[in-house]
Amino acid sequence: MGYIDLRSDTVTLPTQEMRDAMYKAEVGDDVYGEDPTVKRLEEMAANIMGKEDAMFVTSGTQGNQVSVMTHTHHGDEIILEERCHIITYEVGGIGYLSGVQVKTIRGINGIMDPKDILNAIRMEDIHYPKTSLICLENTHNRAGGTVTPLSNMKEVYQIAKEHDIPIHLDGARIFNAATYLNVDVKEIARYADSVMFCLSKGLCAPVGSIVTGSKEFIKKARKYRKMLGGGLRQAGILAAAGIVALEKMTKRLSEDHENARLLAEGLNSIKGIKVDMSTVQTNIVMSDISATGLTGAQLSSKLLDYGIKVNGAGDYNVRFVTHYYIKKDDINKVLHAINTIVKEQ
Ligand code: TLP
Repeated sequence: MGYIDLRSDTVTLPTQEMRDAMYKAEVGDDVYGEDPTVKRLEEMAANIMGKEDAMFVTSGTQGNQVSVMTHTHHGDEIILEERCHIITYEVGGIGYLSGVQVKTIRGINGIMDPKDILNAIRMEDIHYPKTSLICLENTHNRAGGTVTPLSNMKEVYQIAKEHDIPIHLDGARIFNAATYLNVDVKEIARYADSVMFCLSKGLCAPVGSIVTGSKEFIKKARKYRKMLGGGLRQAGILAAAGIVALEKMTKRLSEDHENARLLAEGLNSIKGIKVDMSTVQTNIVMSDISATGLTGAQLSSKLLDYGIKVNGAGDYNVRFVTHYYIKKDDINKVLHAINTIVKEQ
């Protein structure tokens, strides 16, 4: 059965063009630096982000973890937004792998106030750890795919530079942010020293993410990637799909954003469901269904009978994510199904 799958944009399958490119990919041993397709993807990714160098990694999580390891030393402190992916969904990796402690800041819609960041930076004192990194997330997943404006990123970047602290951007969905802001992705990437972005979410590649940064940063990061088992051999098979993702899939994301908006507006017209429209900016819709009398788990299990998959995001919240394989017609079907379920309640 073909489900309407709104659990995540990670569920997207590779397109036929990706499968063809994978089949034909020229490959070599990438640990020896001999895979021409990986090299091509890395060069392309560095250019697109306006950085000196880039590295293919197995996942967004590996990309974030390797980046934090590269920027920090054990015992340092790093500043992050309270609900960011690195803290919420990466298995405590930064504590385990990088041995850093965290200073979290509560953002509004995932956006930290630069003044709070400034206050969180440790001054030199025998008692204090060193603040060695600031992490940003744009778009912000848990806040509902919200976009951090360039003015905020610029201000944070200036504060960071004044204190000689690097910035890592979790840009898993940076192309969604660029689409919303209507800017070239470089305009976002310029306010970060390292940027991780995913090929395997809205861009439909089956596997892989990219870390970009200076030559020196990527050289060091390659060793940590190897340490974590991310030194792949004939990875060109995967990189070939990544190249198609960058060439073909980054410019169509406004369709997903429009569908998310349609869905959010429709949900708001169902009694008992609330979506804060100010957060519906890209391809994620966070809904509060508490007034329907259903929990997120109950709604998602009932939706399965209609061939629809969604993810609970807390007891009474449900997350919907639009992507390449969700069409306008699917949105109508989803709204109809939810309406029926809620009425029967
Ligand atoms: N997010 C996934 C889950 O892990 C929650 C999803 O379905 O949204 N940064 C951000 C902002 C992300 O949203 C994700 C994945 C990652 C990093 C990690 O990427 P992967 O899944 O490739 O490790």
